[in-house]
Amino acid sequence: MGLKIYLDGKLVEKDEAKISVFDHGLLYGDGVFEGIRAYHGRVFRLREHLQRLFNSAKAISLDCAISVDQMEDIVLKTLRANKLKDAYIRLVVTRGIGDLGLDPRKCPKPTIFCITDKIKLYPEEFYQDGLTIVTASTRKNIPEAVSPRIKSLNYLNNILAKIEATLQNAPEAIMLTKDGYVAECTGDNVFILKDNVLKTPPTYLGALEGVTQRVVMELAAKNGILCREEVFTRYDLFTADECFLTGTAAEVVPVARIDGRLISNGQPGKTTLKLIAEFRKLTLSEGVEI
Ligand code: PXG
Repeated sequence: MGLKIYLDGKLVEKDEAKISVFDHGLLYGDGVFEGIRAYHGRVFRLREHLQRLFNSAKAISLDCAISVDQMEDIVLKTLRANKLKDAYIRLVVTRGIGDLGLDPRKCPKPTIFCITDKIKLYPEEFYQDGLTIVTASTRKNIPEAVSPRIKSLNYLNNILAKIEATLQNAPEAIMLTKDGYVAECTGDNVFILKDNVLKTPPTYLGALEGVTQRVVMELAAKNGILCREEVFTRYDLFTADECFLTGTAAEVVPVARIDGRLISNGQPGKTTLKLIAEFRKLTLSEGVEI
């Protein structure tokens, strides 16, 4: 028996999980999504992810047509159908099927699907040795156009930066705002530690409000680590005492080198290692039971 996918009210086999070429999610990137994780039979921060999904939908005037509780049931039901306890979950809501015009009013019903699969973990050496990353020359879209707080199906801005990273054999790229401030990475948020203060770019600069980013800020507070949302530049990255990235897939991952500059001595710092350990502890002790 193959992987079961939730698609518009039904659980279908992977090969049958197909959507129309007239779906505006495909034609225009008109839709929103979430990437969520389950650990040991529990879905981590599910409510926060669902809230962000519904906020993203609200911001693009997309009515999901179901409640947050019903969306939660879809995620749990799909995980159960696949007997998954540790999983990566991709939940997607598109504008649905319309005609070839942009007008969302031609799309009467959103398309909802949920993919749950085994998680592909990052190699352990990423956590032990830290990542070597680069700054992308592709700037972040300006938040005055499409807010990067919307987790939309249009990821081209990030994909262009990701292409720059992969051309340089880097697993991630730092993305700057049009004014040259550090915003985030292509699929992760960024933190630096300088003089015992943890800093992450403020949301208004134009970055996704990461669920993992918020968890790390909570963990910092609980562990007596001062943490602030503050603007900073590449200079601050290069001269940081520590640097790490956060994301649902990556969790908390140290950065060893950026654009050829070693971060401190290139070894994951004490605070980073503490937060990695605290984060892992948390993922094993909380979450919505499948
Ligand atoms: N910034 C961006 C632009 C993201 O897409 C994050 C930050 C981290 O947010 P969370 O809530 O996960 O802590 C993301 C999320 C992938 C992949 O395959 C990653 C994301 C989205 C889609 C795919 O690595 N990241």
